[in-house]
Amino acid sequence: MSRLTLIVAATKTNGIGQEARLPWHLPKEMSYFANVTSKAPEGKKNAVIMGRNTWESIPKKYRPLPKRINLVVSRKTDYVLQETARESSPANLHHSLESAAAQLSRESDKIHRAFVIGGALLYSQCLSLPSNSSVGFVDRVLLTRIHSPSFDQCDVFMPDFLGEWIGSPDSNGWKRIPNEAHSDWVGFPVPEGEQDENGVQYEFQLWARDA
Ligand code: FOL
Repeated sequence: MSRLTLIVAATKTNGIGQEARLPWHLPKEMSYFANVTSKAPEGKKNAVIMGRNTWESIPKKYRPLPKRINLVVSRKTDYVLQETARESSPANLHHSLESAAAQLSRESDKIHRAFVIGGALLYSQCLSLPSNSSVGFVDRVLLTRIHSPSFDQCDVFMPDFLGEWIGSPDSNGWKRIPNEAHSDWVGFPVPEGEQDENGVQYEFQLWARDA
């Protein structure tokens, strides 16, 4: 069973995408994503697991995401991953989350961490895995909360994992990790508090839950 970390940038209403792309252009936020998902000890790599739509949304020049083991999940049995120019190792196509998880297990000695990078369907499938699932368990969410109200046009949403709307006092078992421990986990100092990039306000957060 793999421990999975979900990484996402989402508005207060959990909007994550618009017309098959990210609704915002935030280079520093994107570089946080690239740094967190790439950083691994010598001799190991992180895995990034994504759905087909997310794969297709990544600019061709950046895919497969370099220095990471890319796993793409698609139910389409006839889907083929488009060849890319870069010399890095090709992405791995799986037809189920179970199959992707099996690759993680097989290669666990060379994989440092596994990140679920979207989109909405994969996020919700992974978040609903029970802690005793043989597929995996999401025990961390790296959430970049976009505070700016100006992204009301989102047409794709992640599940409300914190359950704030129900008003559950324990945030569904999720606990906010303080900035210092957040920085320790990612391995570099994470800017604390409200960030401002091109007039967009956001905050880097880490949430964790026990298995
Ligand atoms: N999580 C966070 N925090 N921010 C995101 O933008 C984000 N995006 C996705 C998943 N989790 C996220 C999915 N979408 C690239 C593009 C889209 C994408 C994920 C990654 C991408 O091109 N990444 C390059 C960085 C390129 C650059 O520096 O501009 C990479 O190497 O990671």
